[in-house]
Amino acid sequence: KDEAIETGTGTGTYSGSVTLGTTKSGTTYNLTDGTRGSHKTYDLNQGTSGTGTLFTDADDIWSGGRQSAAVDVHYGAAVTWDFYKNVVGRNGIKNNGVASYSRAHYGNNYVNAFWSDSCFCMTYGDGSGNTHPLTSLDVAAHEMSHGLTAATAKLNYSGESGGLNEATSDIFGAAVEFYANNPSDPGDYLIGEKININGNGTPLRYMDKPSKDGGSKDYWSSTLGNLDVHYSSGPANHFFYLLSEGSGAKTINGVSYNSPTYSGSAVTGIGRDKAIQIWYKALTTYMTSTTNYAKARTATLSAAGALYGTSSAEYKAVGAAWTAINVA
Ligand code: ASN
Ligand code: ZN
Ligand code: CA
Repeated sequence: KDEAIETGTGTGTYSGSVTLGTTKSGTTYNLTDGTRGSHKTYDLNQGTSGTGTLFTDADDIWSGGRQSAAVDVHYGAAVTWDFYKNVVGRNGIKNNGVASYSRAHYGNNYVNAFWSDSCFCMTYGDGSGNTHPLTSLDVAAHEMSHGLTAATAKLNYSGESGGLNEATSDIFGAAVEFYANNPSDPGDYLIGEKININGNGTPLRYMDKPSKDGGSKDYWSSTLGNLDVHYSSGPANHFFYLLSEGSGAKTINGVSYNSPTYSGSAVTGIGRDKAIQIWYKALTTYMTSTTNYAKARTATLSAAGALYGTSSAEYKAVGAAWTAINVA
């Protein structure tokens, strides 16, 4: 039956006051984004399978109770969709205009969020104890970008390629947070700073100096591929930070960074916008399922050469940033 495209308003746990893509059928508003591939957000209501029920509302003003998490993840999917479209010219995860969907309130005290290739969907837990719901924008963009990687390079989720898969999701997680420019959740090079996953207010990951999380490596070494993919991502996250911002001390949106290099020699950044274009082109054009760190260097150099020329400052900066994480 006919559904009218609407624009609702909502208040998220982390996103604050935002607009939401909705539809109206009869007198009921649905959390179905009519302008972004009809992306739907469902309430699993602590279940762990299926889709539960589509979130609905009587007045298209979404807040409080079970809706706070729904606002965050519906907004997160929308901003990530807009980032793909407006920044890298991609029409949805598969570049075919078709949306994924989101499922909130997965399980009981579930302290994670995940992308699934089998449902082509994203799922979010409520957290437990001191850990808040896992619904922040960087988390949502991270999970949706696992779909992007699955649709493009298909980086195998183990060894060095697994680290590059994870780093790709962190890179776009951070990039989307900067793109959103939401005063309730300003852009940063931290992942999961809102969800208090460690119980002491620290973020899950740090891109300027990944070892600050206690498990990730700052630099490539021959044993990197033995680590969990959420730790072997570290050097690639560090590469992206250095390529964007350069080494040394810097404060952005009130967050202070101090990014080291393998040799101790300083590197200069080319800005986040160009670094995003280079990573996206490398991922979607040059990387494959078996790309390792050495091949990622080649892939990003190919991307920088295609975008800016092989004599460009951007091309040289890509090489210098890889050398700075010991991929020479
Ligand atoms: N949140 C985690 C991730 O996106 C889930 C997992 O370990 N697969 O990587
Ligand atoms: Zn991930
Ligand atoms: Ca963040």
